[in-house]
Amino acid sequence: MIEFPGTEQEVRQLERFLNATEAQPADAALDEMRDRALAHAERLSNAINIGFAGEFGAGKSSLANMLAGADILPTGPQHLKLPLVIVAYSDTPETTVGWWGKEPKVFSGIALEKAAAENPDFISVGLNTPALQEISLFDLPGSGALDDTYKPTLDLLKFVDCAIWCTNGTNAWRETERHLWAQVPQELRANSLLAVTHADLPPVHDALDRVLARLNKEKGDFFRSVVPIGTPVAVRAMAQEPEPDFALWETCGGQDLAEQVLQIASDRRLVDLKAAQADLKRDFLPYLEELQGSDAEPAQPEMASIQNAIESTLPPLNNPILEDWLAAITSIYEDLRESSNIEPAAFLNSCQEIVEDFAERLEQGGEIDPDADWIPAEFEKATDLLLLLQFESGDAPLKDAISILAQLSDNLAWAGSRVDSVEPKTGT
Ligand SMILES: Nc1nc2c(ncn2[C@@H]2O[C@H](COP(=O)(O)OP(=O)(O)O)[C@@H](O)[C@H]2O)c(=O)[nH]1
Ligand SMILES: [Mg+2]
Repeated sequence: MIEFPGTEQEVRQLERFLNATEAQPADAALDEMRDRALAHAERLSNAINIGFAGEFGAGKSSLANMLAGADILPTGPQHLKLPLVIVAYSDTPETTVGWWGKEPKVFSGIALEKAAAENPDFISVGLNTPALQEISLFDLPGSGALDDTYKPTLDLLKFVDCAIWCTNGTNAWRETERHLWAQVPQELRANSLLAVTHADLPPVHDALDRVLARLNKEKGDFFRSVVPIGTPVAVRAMAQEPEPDFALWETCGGQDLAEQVLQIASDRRLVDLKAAQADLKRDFLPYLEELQGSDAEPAQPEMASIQNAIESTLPPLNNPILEDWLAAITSIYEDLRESSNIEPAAFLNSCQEIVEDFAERLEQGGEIDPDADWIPAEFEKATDLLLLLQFESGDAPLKDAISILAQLSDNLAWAGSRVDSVEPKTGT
């Protein structure tokens, strides 16, 4: 299973930077940082775009359908002339008809024919397939053998992060295809696969080893790899009842292709993530820290007082349960600082959950001075109090919660430390 790197934390940090700097006086350096942060946030919040390109009838739409797990795109010889069709995630099925530089129109449900009748520049079909939250599929119009059909393909390839060039295995990787692909930027080529379709057809199947050997030799830096696929067989394998025919899915190339597509998308995501992390670390977070150091406290006194309260409860870290406790409170404090408007009930609820966890941990015994056997009961009592505070309004419950946490910290600092670090007194 290919894991997609999570981006939530970075997106949250970027948004925090963008929100905090929104009202800052205009300044070229800050504007440039904000543009960069916005671009990172957009990239990390959107799916990775995978383009399916190739000559007419190469099997682009069939392959995109296979990966979408749905028969969305028409295949085979057609009367319906389609522009670029994007298959993307949406909570409820819908079809968007789009034009460059004109407001789009949205139809509910899947309505490709109705959409095509509007003569749009592109159509986007939204499905609620979970995998589409990570990748969007771009089914490009086919290119032909003539140079003037290359331009639309090359233009549309600018919108994708990775591409699957589909070549028909019966006559794979023709001169015309090479000629077009040679004009694609190297960055995209490095994130692209050459899919050799129709690999299930006997003549292709029989010559496959030889064809693959040739293509692997020729591929150079044009593709990351060459993958054979018999798409209808793969679709059939996955549609098998009562469960998919995984052996067939593997032998027809479906599994390898699906994994390689996810891998290039996931690698691509990782590159974006690393770039955002580097900018956050070098520019955005230090800027934010400076900004908050200078004016966040007067603007948000309640947060400052919470910070002081927590900081004043930070005795030397010399016992494990206290260390864990402080880390837990610091984390809710960080959450509090990151969200721009404090939701008192949510904050109190987090406090209550943490106190409850520690009450259970203390119940198990062994971590604090056995003489301090009243402390677990203090935690139990605090759990109940924190629950009650969630029903009160205003700032007072927050302050009460802070003093409860401070009190519990003191208890742990005292009772937990004695176990580890206080020498037994052997005399006076
Ligand atoms: N046997 C076989 N037929 C395929 C394969 N891929 C596509 N086809 C068929 O080839 C025709 C063209 O495929 P389509 O996906 O419409 O190609 P596109 O024009 O590139 O989108 C359709 O009739 C498909 O069913 C394949 O891997 N094996
Ligand atoms: Mg097609």
